[in-house]
Amino acid sequence: MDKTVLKQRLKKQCIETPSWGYADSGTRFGKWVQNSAARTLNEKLEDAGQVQKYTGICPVVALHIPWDIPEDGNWDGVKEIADGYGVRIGAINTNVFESQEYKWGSFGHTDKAIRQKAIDHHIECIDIANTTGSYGLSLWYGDGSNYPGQVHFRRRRERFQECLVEVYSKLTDNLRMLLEYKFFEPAFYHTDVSDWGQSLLFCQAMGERAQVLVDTGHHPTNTNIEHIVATLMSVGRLGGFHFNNRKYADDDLTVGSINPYEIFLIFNELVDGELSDNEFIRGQANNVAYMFDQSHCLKNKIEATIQSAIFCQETYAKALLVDRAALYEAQENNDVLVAEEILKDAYNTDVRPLLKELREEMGVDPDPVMAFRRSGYTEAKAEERVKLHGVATGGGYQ
Ligand code: PSV
Ligand code: MN
Repeated sequence: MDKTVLKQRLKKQCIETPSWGYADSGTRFGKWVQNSAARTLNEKLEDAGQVQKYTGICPVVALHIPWDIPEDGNWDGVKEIADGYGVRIGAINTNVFESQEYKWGSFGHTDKAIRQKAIDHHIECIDIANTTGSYGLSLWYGDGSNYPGQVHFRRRRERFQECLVEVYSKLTDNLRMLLEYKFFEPAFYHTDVSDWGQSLLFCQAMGERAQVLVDTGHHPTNTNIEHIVATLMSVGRLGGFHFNNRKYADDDLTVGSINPYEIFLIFNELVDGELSDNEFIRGQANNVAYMFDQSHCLKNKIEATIQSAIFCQETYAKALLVDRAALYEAQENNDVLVAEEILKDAYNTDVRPLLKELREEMGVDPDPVMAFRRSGYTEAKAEERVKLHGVATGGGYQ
């Protein structure tokens, strides 16, 4: 690919960062605290502004409701506050998995009143999306069961679909809905939206603006995620991505830390879609909502987020470097070895000099993580936030 075109594409790359990635988090065994961690929505947006400042490719922040409800409960000024930090609001993530009434589920619950409560929460999130200038809702459900016989699968599915369709009918035309799947946790026998097929069926029942969201950590070990990506793109339903990496389960480790080649193969499919000569495929591939969904419980949160962005930038660059014409030819000729070597050639390219050049053109530091570390932001915020809120406290999973 021509260097100018390559740089143009890299400059347009955009990955949303999660507000919850700036707050203290941990495991179900305990929470690890960092004095500099964001406690309020304002502070999360401020920290997100730092990631954007040092990377230039993360201008959007995903919110999670109710974790991110403003201290005064007023959403009116949030768009402007975000703007002041150089970011804008991205997906509004609903949360019907934490509160006590959802012990037996939300949309899958047997009690109509609980299902209605969950629907109302989604409608509130649609309002928040519209007030904050977001592009839509990101949905994930903890619904499921732990034991065989505990629930009636088909009845539960009917209830689930009915609720989703009801929410979709309230969606304003400017918004879309991204439906995330996960095959386990917190439920361990079945989950109501367990895989891309379940999610796709629900999306099809809702309508065109409902699309599947793929979280890399939500698959059984060794699932071929790049194949899922290509399949969803073919049917026009690839909506969003939650990047992270895992070794065992939904570990939420930094993207690329465990299996960078897997992420490259995923990017390869995404880029194949972006460059496709099929307008339908190209249109949606260029409109996928990319996000991180990681738990930075040991690393400094802003550093970890910048590190993730840089990894995705490098991987995207490598995927753009794949010699596609040669790859298609090798595929057509069933030349397995050459096809694989073409991918490896791109993967093994050292794109770091190119990205340094790119960053200079974009007006960001060529060494983003270390530049941020040197800035003293972490130390300054630790002092300021401890004074304001006191030392953060550990304890259970947030
Ligand atoms: C569930 O594991 C998940 O991936 C969903 O996206 C939630 O919204 C998020 O994690 C909560 O951290
Ligand atoms: Mn996720």
